[in-house]
Amino acid sequence: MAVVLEEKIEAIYRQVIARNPGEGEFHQAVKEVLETLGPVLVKYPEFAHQKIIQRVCEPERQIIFRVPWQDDKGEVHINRGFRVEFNSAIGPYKGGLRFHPSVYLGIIKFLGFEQLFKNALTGMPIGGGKGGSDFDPKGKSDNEIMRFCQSFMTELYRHLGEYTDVPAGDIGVGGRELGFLFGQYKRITNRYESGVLTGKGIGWGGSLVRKEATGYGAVYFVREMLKVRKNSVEGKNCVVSGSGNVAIYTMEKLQQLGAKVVACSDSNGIIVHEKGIDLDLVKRLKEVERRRIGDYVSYHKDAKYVQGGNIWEVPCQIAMPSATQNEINGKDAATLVKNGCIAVGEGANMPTTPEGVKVFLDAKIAYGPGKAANAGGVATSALEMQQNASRDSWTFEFTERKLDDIMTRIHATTYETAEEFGVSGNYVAGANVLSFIKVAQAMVPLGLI
Ligand code: NDP
Ligand code: 2IT
Repeated sequence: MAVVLEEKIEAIYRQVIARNPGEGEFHQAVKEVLETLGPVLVKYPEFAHQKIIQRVCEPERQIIFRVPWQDDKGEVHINRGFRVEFNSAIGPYKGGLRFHPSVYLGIIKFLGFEQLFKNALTGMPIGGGKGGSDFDPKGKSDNEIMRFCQSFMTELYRHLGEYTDVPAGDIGVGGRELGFLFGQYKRITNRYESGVLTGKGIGWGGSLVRKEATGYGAVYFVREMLKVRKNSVEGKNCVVSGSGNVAIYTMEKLQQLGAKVVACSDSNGIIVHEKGIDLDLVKRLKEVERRRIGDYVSYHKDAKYVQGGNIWEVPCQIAMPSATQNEINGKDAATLVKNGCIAVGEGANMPTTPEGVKVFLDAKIAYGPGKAANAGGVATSALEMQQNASRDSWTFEFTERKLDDIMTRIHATTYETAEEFGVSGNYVAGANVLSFIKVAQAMVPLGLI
C-alpha cells in the first residue's frame, strides 16, 4: 500500500516538473510538501479520488505582464510583472509582492505554493497567491520607485479586489512601495478600497503591528518550540540573517525576550557585534537612510564587518534566517549544529535547502519551517483586513496579543499533528499535513473547481 502510494505521489511530482520546466524553486517547494502527504491519503482516500494534490499544484490563474517605466534621466526600462493566484478555496488570494532582480515565474510560484499552506495554518479566511517583478529597487530614487509602482498597478489593478486578490509586501516592497501602489489603485478605480492591500501606513488604513508581525511571530514560534523542551529564548546568543523588515523585528523581539543578537547581514556581508547588535542604529541605517549594513561599523568600532562572510559560521544557540530562499545549505546546517545551535526559526520563505532541513531533523533540534514560523506576517495582514472591513482600528497591545495567540495556536496544532501522524517533533511534516488537510477540506465541498 505505502509503496503504491509513494509511486502515485512520485508520478504527480514528475508531472509537476514536466509542466513547469526550469522552475527549480517551485519543484523544491512542491517536493517538500508531497514527501509528507502519504499518510494523509491513507487517512483520507477521498483526497486522492478528488485529485486534490494535482489540483493544488496547478495555480488557478497566472498573470504575466509588461511593466514599462521611465527613470529620472528619461530612459525607458521594461520589467516583467507577475501575479500567480494559486488557490482561493479558503478566501481571496492573499500574499506579498517581491521586487528583486532574481524574480522569475519559478520564484513567484514557489512563494505562492508556500503561501497557500501558510495561510491555511493561520486559521484566517485567506487563500494563497504571490506576485512581484524582476525590478531592482536598489539605488532608485523615490520618484523612480513611484513611476514603477504606478505602471505595475496600472495593469495589476484589474485582477485585484478585497474579495478577489489582496497583495502585501515581501522583499523590496515595504511601506513606501505599498503607498504608491495603493495610491494608483485608488486613482484608477475611484474607490477607497482599504481591504485591497495590506501593510498599509497607519494613517491610511494600515494596522498597528503589521510591520513588526513577521519577525515578532517567528520569535513567538521559537519561544513555543523551546517551551516544549523546557527551555527559553532568554539569555541565548542569536544570529539573524538579513537586515530588512523581517530581520529587524525578529531582532527586536529576541532582545525584548532577553536574548542577545550577535550578528546580522545583507547580501554584501555580515556584521558581528559580540556586545549585541545596536538595533536603533540598524533601524536608522535601513529604514530611514536606506544604507548598507556595512556602514554599521563606522558607528561601533568594536563590531566587525566581513564582506562576503558566511553568517552561519558565527556560533549561536538560536538561528533565524530572515533574508531569502536557500540561504542555509547542508554544510551551513551542519556548522550550526556543531556550534551548539538548538533552535532554528525561519522568518524567510524556504531559507534552508533540502540537505540542510535533513541535517536539522536528524539532529532533532527545534526546527520551525517558514510556512509555520513566519505566518505571523500574513496573519496580521488578515487582522488588517478585518479592521478595514469593520472600519475599526485596534490598539498595538490588542493586536499583538492576537498575533501571539495565533502563533501559539499554529505551534500547538502543528506539534499535535506531527504527534498524531507518528513523527513527533517534526514541524515540517506537522505543518504540511495540517495545512494540506485544511485546504483539501475546503476544496472538496466546493466541487470540481
Ligand atoms: P526586505 O526587502 O525588507 O529585506 C530583505 C533582506 O534580505 C535584506 O537585508 C536583503 O539584503 C536580504 N536579501 C534579499 N535577497 C537576498 C539574496 N538573494 N541574497 C542575500 N541576501 C538577500 O524583505 P523582508 O524582510 O520583507 O523579507 C525577508 C524574507 O522574509 C523573504 O524570504 C520573505 O519572503 C520573507 N517573509 C516576509 C514577510 C513580510 O511580511 N515581509 C512575511 C513572511 C516571510 P540586500 O538589501 O543586500 O538585498
Ligand atoms: O511571505 C509572506 O507571508 C508575506 N510576504 C506576507 C504576505 C501578506 O499578505 O501579508
